[in-house]
Amino acid sequence: MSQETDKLYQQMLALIEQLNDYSYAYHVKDQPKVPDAEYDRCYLELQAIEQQHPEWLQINSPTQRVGEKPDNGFANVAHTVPMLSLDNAFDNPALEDFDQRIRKLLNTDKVQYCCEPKLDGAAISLRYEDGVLVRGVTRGDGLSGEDITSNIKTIHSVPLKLRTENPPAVVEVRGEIYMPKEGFEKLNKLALEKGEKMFVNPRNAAAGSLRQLDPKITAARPLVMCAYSIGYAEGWQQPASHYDGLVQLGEWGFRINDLMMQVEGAQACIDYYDKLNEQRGSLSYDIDGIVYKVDQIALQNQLGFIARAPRWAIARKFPAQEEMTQIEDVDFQVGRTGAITPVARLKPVFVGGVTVSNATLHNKDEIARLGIQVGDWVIVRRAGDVIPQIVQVLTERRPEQAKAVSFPDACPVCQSDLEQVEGEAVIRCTGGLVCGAQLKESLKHFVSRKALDIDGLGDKLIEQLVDQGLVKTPVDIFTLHENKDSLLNMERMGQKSVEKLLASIDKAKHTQYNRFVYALGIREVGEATARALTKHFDALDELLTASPEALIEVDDVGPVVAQHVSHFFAQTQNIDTIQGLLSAGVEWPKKQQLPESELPLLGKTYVVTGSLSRFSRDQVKDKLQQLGAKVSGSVSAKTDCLVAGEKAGSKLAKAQSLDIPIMDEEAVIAMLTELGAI
Ligand code: I6G
Repeated sequence: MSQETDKLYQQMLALIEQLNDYSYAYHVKDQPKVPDAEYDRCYLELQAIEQQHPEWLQINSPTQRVGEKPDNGFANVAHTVPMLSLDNAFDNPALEDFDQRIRKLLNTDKVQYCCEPKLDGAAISLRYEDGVLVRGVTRGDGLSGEDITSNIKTIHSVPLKLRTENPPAVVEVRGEIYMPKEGFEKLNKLALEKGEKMFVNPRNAAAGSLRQLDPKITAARPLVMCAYSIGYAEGWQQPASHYDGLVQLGEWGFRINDLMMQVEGAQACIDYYDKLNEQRGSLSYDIDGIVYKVDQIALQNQLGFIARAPRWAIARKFPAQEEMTQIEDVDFQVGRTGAITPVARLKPVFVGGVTVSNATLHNKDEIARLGIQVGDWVIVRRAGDVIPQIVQVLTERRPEQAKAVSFPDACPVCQSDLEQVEGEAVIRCTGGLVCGAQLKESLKHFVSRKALDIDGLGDKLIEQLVDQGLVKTPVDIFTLHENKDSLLNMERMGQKSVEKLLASIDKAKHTQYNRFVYALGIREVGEATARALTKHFDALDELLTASPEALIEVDDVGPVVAQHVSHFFAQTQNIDTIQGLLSAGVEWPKKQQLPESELPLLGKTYVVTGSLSRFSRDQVKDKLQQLGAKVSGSVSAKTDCLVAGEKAGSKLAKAQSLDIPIMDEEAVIAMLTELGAI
């Protein structure tokens, strides 16, 4: 090899090492080292050298992740050591029994366990010989599975070569391939747009992606591999504990779960379960339970196996997030903005920890996509706090008397015509506030906590007030004291509750500008947009007369929102309502007069999350905004600070992962006091 050729060869090796290092930082450590563009540049450079010298191709080159289709589908391969199943514990007593059994067999008082979240994906076994990945096999029936090596190689968190100079002669690593929730949502959104079949859940999406005959398809799917044990090894001394084995896997370049933990005794196992059950909804991936393993390998060996499960491990399942039930009926609800939403009435079913009897069907297209009929058996999914969804119709179980669902031709409440804006899935009632349903929903929004916050004016009372014709617009709320007798005749309204209600209506007159604008219920104007609008337009008159062009100047307001706002204020009945409210005494303090350039938090973006005790989240947001800060609803790289109260969930986790400064309640109160906002 000439000196020059050798230099090129060394350059290629360096590029491979560099790219694998970038990839490890990105896909395993979640700490990208360079922007994507730099990775792409190195990748292209490597590809060019490899094209020039195909004879130099290295097995661990990142260009070798996507190969050719296997010639004859997936071959069946026997596992060196069977991939066992796990026994399940469905409640705390079953977990305590497990611990008691173990203690008795080992004749000891306390046992150390390794606890890990059980990822909801597809189990696989990876065989490395002299540190090089030679085969990836699905779990199959536990004794043999399918050889899906070409697909496994496309997953960037699977090391093609172990990150060690001294690999075992042979090692088989077991783990789970899963699809993070965000990737799953994106994949399904794309499928919906293209009119392709959607996946029911991230587990099915992961398993389906692995079984693609074309590795290019697998490569395009957002799959991740997390290692959970060493199934078999030759020429290597296994660490003394399962936990240390996982740490070793981490050092070899595998992703391991950062929530794994060593604990002692059954109670600590239960505490771990409770903590993870609470965190479950805010994790970026689905988990379906916790796996507990006796941590010491010597003790595992002593305990051995029963049938096809290890005696030293157990899985404690979380409440199922998917269940089967039957559709009893489909109703059509009319929302605040007239959107007609089909809602499936279900035979009540316990899923995701609660009893579910309704599920939204979103819109007409969704009914068609699912092909749903009344009487159908369906799979309902309730994950975290997300509203229950119907993810699949079990057509093979369709009863003979099942009935097609027909979307109404007119508004089911006021019989007004329906309209569908081109390109939108939503169908709306054109009745506006003439429609009783829209009026009721608008009023519920108007009095809600983040709007005028009228205590004691609940949904049921609003429905009665509208049905009896006592309230036709929000202005009528402020003349209710003239109808005290009618109020006293309402269900569950005594002298005391009427007095209380009238007092809170009076109190609500003294509000804030941003709350007032939010309360109007303009389409697409949520809390944050109302804040942005009122920050931009000092006086209500300016906002009422702003052109769409002027509205687009406001932070976070795009052409669609600008159009909605300007359309709303162009309607005379809306202006009449606003004037009526002002005449009824609704008011707010004038904006503080500090020149904008002197506002101490100008240019800073805050996010407020979790529960606070001394002030409400809204009050803290208002005060931050008074000081010039922008308050956003979600954490991103642009966030300057997260205010996190108790039980802060995914926003806190995201802020931590992005290294964003975090303030607790005490710290934010101290800052607001110092800056004169309290
Ligand atoms: O299916 C599994 C998921 C996770 C497992 C497992 C696991 O550990 C975290 N561990 C074993 C030993 C087995 N299945 C058999």
